[in-house]
Amino acid sequence: MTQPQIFSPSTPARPLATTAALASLRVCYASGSAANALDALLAQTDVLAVVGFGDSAPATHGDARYLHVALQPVGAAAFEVWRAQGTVTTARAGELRWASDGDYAFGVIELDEARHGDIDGAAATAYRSLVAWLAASPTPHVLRIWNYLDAINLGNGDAERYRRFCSGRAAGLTPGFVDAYPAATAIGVRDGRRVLQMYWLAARSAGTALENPRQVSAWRYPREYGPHAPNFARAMRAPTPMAQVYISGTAAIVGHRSHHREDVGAQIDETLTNIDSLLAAAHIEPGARFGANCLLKVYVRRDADIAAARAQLAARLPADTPLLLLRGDICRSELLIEIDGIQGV
Ligand code: 3EB
Repeated sequence: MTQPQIFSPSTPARPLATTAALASLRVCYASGSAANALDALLAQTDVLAVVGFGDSAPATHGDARYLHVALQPVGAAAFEVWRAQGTVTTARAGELRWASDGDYAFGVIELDEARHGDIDGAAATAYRSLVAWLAASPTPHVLRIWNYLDAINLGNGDAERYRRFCSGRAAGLTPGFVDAYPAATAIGVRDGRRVLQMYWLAARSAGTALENPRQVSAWRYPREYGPHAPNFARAMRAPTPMAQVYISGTAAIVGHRSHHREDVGAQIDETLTNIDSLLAAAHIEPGARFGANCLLKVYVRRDADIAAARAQLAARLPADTPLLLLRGDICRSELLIEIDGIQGV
């Protein structure tokens, strides 16, 4: 019963799940473009994951803990670094790879859409693989997922690639998840590669999914947004003694409608009000919200909006809030910005 689990798609589910509290994952942004900056990070044995953004970050590395994402940062090259407590080991199985210290796992799957039919097929395969991996893993609880895909807004109506991604995700998650979803982000890259990238944070203990009183739960969006509603929670509180909250991609959506078309400043304002409301729902005191312990990623659709976005962020946030601005496309074409992050690092 207590043998370590080794992943294979045919391993029956027997996770060593627990309700024990875990130490908080430590997460930070680091700059530095050269390969030797990455090597220096990966030489640190407590590093669970490094995500490198944009053209000046290395495109690949032999270490399974590294993932390159094609979103271009505004300004200096950027890495996001996750640090764990125990000894980190890595493994690969097919198109899936992961690193874990026993409490947390960083997992990645990258799928060539053409080999899986299309974006729907790739998403279904990715999520089916994730469900199978979780079932066989000592870290069976997925807290947080990031999804990056090319040309997210291409296609009209229900043929839009984001909506088709949602359909594939819904197919792949069934029946593993029913109205109990992880926090998530889904953002468009513009690299023309048509490779679905998905990475996740899983844990030995379950977190607590949170919804936002200002927003309709995404999985209950009405039909007008697509045939399959997006399967994610607005946030996930980690199973840690200190409040640590993984904030899903959040935009200027109130109820289920997009607000403030063509006004990036007002969209940022509404988005930060949404995040504030979410942190209130997580019982984070007003004085503890945002600031130095809250890492935010701000995805900006149009370069012309960057200056206005920066100004509005500066007006609304404590000056010491770590921000990473990335150029990317948001899943509804009228949305100009989206923000995700982690409160309590
Ligand atoms: C929204 O609130 C904006 O499909 O996984 C945000 C976070 C959004 C995650 C996803 C989509 C996703 O609906 C879009």
